[in-house]
Amino acid sequence: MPILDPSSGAANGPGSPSGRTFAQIRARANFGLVLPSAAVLVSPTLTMKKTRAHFPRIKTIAYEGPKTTNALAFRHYNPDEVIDGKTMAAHLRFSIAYWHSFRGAGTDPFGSATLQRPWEKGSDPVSIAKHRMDAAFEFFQKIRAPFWAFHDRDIAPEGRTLAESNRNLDRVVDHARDLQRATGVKLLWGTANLFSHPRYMCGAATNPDAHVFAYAAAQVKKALDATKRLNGTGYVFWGGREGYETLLNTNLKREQDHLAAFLHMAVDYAKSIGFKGQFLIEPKPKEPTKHQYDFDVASGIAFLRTYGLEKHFKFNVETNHATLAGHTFQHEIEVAAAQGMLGSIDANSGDLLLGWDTDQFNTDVRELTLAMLSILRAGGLGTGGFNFDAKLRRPSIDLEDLFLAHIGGMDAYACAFKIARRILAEGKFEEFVAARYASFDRGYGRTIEQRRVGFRELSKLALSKLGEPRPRSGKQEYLENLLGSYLH
Ligand code: XUL
Ligand code: CO
Repeated sequence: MPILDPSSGAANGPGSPSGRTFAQIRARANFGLVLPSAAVLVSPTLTMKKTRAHFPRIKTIAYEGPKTTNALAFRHYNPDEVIDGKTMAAHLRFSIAYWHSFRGAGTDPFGSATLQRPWEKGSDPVSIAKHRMDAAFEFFQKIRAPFWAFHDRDIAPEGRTLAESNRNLDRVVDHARDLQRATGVKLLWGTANLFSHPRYMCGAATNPDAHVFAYAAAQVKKALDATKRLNGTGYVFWGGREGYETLLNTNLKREQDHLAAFLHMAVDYAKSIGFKGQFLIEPKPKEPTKHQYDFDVASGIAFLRTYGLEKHFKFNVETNHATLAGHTFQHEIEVAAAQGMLGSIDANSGDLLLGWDTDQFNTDVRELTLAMLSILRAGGLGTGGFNFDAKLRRPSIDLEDLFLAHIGGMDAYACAFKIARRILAEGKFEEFVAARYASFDRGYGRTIEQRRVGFRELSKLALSKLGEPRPRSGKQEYLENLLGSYLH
């Protein structure tokens, strides 16, 4: 039942916090609370007419602190709070994924759309696209996300020809530019959808047909133009169809060479148009393709280095992709950070009982605290951000569910951010780890790190002086308890 629907308030919501009905919570939440003063700017096409607001019953989400019982308020994410000279909004750089939040309709392989959105109307596909975009920008502002991210085909309809698709994109990108100017919301990154259309069923850059390669190149060229026009801070390559279903029909080496050629062309083109945004590879081991070449961060690094691309790319690490590859989220962040290649995060989570990319909003503060520790130790995400590549569950059909989902995700990240900062400020883990490796800071340990000794010298040392090493506890349980002391 919708929190905002008074007629539904009589029954006890099964999920209602602290046993209260949502209507009771709403009544309480609306009593005596100061709503944010910042008025939501609306699209130029809306000409500020309230009646045409797409979420008329939801105000800009306010920070009300951990004690609030208002489900439509932030408990930890206080965008305006200044920490170390920067607002939380600027630290966390949250971004909304257009494809899930404004193109996802609740379909799954067994059923059709469940989400009926009131803004899905207009005289033709481009005007529907613009109308939808007005709703999206109203949402970005009300949820207080400073960024958004898109695929070309999310925002503008595919035409009958490539030229028509390009024209459609131009018209919608113009509209996006106006909305960005009017609202101050910025583009985190753009990308091209090289996986939905049947032409890409056997890959885009790795398709055995050069015709498809050329078509994909044309599409990415246009998507780069659009991203540049919207001042995107980055551009993402996610190769959902870049891989194989069976080696019986595949020349793996040739496909990898082609993928590298494609990425080199993208680098050259970006340079030629003066696009300065960060290029990002988003690894994923499988789904939709059985085996994807950008399996995980480690194989991505090997690929980029093999083909001389490592200077031009960083990684967009996605939580659910990490777990599909058999890794933790923190592991993938740490591997990228170790090479100075951590770029951005697709923030979501998977269901470990299911074997596919469920793209859920992540509310696991422990997992996010570990991730935040690695991100903060690496110096942050720079021009990247936390993009909610996450979708509502199929039965979550109320408009407010879109807000509740993002509030949960943003609060969990904000909470993790604060805990991780406290952990780092106290430095207990750093101290422990530094002590664990201290034997490499001096004596022969130091000469090993400096590569000034070899097997001969070390063998002589072990035989003459060192003798048998004394085992030392890894203290995992102590460290887990220490982590727990920050969490609860
Ligand atoms: C798919 C996925 C994509 C990329 C962008 O699993 O994560 O949405 O983030 O193409
Ligand atoms: Co993603």
